[in-house]
Amino acid sequence: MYKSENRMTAWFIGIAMVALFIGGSMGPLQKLEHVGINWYPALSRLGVGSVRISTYYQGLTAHGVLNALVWTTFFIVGFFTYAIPRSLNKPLTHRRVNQIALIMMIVGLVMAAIPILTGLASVLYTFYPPMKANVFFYLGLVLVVVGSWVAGWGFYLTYWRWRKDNPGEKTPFIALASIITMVMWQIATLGVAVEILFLIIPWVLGWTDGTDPQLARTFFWFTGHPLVYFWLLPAYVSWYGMLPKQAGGKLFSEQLARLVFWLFLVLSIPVGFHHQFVDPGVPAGWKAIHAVLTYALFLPSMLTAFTVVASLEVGGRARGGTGLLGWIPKLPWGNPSYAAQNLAMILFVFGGIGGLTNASYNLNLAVHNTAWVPGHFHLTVGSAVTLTFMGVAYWLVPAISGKQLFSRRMGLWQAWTWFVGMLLMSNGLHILGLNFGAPRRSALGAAPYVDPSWNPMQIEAAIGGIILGISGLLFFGNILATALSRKRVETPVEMPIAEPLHPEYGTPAWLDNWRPWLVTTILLILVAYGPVLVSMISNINLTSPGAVIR
Ligand code: HAS
Repeated sequence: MYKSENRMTAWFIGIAMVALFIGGSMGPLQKLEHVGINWYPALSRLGVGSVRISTYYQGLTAHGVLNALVWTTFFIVGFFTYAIPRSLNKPLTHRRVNQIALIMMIVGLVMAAIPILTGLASVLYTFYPPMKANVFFYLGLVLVVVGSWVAGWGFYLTYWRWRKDNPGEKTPFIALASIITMVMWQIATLGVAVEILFLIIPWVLGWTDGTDPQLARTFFWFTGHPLVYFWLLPAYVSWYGMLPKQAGGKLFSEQLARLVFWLFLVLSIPVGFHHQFVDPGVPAGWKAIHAVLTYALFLPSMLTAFTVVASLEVGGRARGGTGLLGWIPKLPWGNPSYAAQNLAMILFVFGGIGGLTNASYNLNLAVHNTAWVPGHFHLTVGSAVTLTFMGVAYWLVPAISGKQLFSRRMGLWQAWTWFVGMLLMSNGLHILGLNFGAPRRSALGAAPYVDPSWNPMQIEAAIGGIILGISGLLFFGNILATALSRKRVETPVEMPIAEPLHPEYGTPAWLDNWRPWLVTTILLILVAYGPVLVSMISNINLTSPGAVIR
C-alpha cells in the first residue's frame, strides 16, 4: 500500500545519513585542531582535483551545512513522508508532488555542496554577509528549502483529501503535529528566502555594489530560530506519538500534546532577536519583546517534559515498575531505539537550561559568540534531535527495508557512547565559553591568545569529540550492515502509534482548528517584526562590499 512512500523515505533518509557521515566526520578534526593537532593539510591531500577540504573554516562550513541543514531537513521530510500517510491511514494523494520535492532537494544539495567542497563557500552554515560565497551555494540552499515546501504541499493535499473524506473526525495526532511543523517551517523560511533572493544574490552577482549585513542578519534569524524548532518538533512527534508505545505505555494527555504543537506554531518565529542581542542596529525595546516571547516559548517545552515523562511512567508501571522511581529501570533500556531517544531527552534537559541562559539579555552578553553556544546546540540539535533521529532510524530502517537491525548491542553502544561523548564535549565547551570567554568558530590551534588554563577543558572536549566520532561510526556501520544484510524481519515492522491514556476525554474542537492559530501566528509576527523591519528597510544601507574567505 505504501510502496512509493517507502521508496521516497529511503531516499530522503539515505541522503540524510550520508550527509551526517561526511559532515559529522569533520567534528573530531575540529576538536583536534583546537588542541593543536591540525589534520587539514593531510586531509587536503586526499582530494581529487579542486574537490578537497583544506582548511578549518571550509571543514566547519561542511560540518554545519551538512549536519544542521541537510541531515535534519532530509531526515525530517523523509520521516514525515513515512509517518503522515500511516497516521492518516491514507497513501499520499499526489505522489508526483512529493517526488518532485525529492528531486529538487537533491539538485539543490549538489548545487550547494560543490562550492563548499571546492572551497568557494567557506561562509559557515549561517552565511552572514559580508562573507561572500559562490552564487550556486545560495541557489542550492534555496532549492533545498523550496523542495521542502513542495514536500509540504504534497502533505497538505493528502491531508485536505483526508478531511474531505472524514468530515467531523479529529485529525490523528501524528499527522496533525507533523503538518503543523511543516506549516511553521514554510512561514519561517520566508525570512531567509527574502534574504537570499533580494539581498544576497543580487550582491553576489554584482547587480548591487554592496549589501546590508544588519538587515540580512535580521531576515536570517527570522528563519534561524524557528529552524531550531523545525529540527526539534519531529523529535517531539516521536517522543509524544511513538515512544510511549515503544515503552509499553500510553500518551498521558493528547490534549496537552496538541496544545504544545499549536504553541510552537505561534511562538517559534517572533523570537529571532535573541540571536541578535549584541547587534547594534536592533533597538533595545525590540530585543526585550523577543526576550519575553522566548521565555513564553519555554512553556511548551516544560509541558513536553511533564507529558512525555508522565507517558513513560505509565509505560514503566505497566511493565511492573513500582515506587517513586522504580518504573525507570523497567523501561525498555535494552531496545536501542528506545534507549537512544530517552538518552536524547536527558541531554535535552541540560541543553534547555543553557538555552534559557542564552535567552537572558545580560547573561547572553557573557556567552554570546563563545564556545558556550556550540556547547548548547550540541545538546539540542546534536543530541535531543540527532540522537532521537538515530533512535527512530533503528525501527524505521528495518520498517522500510524489511531487514532486521544488524546488531541491537551495537545500537546500544552507539546510544551510550553518544551520551557520554556529548556530556564530555558539551561540558568542556560550556566551561570554555563561560569561564574563559573562549571564542566559538575559531581555529584555536593557531590562535596566539589561547591560555594554558584552557587546556583541561579543551582536552575534555576533544576526548568527547573523538568518542562521538566512534559513536557515529557505530551508527553508520549498523545501518549499512542492516541495509546490506539478508536477514529479513519475521513480521513486518509497523510504525509505533501511542494511544491516548484517556480517549474518553476527547479533543476540544479548538485543538483541531487551524484558523485561530494561524491568525494569531501571523498577528504576532507582524507585531514583533513589522515595525522594526519597516524601519530597517526604509533605512537600508547597501554599502558593505563583501569579503571572500578561503
Ligand atoms: Fe538555542 C543559540 C535560546 C532550544 C539550537 N540554539 C542556538 C544555536 C543553535 C541552537 C544551533 O536565547 C546557535 C545558532 C548560531 O549558530 O548562532 N534555545 C534557546 C532557548 C531554547 C533553545 C530558550 N536551541 C534550542 C533547540 C535547538 C537549539 C531545541 C535545536 C534543536 N539558543 C537560544 C539563544 C541562542 C541560541 C538565546 C543565541 C545564543 C547566542 O548568543 O548566539 C529553549 O527552547 C529550550 C527549552 C527546553 C527545555 C528542556 C525541556 C526538556 C525536555 C526533556 C524532558 C525529559 C526528561 C528526561 C526530564 C527547557 C522536554 C526523563 C528521563 C527519564 C529517565 C524518564
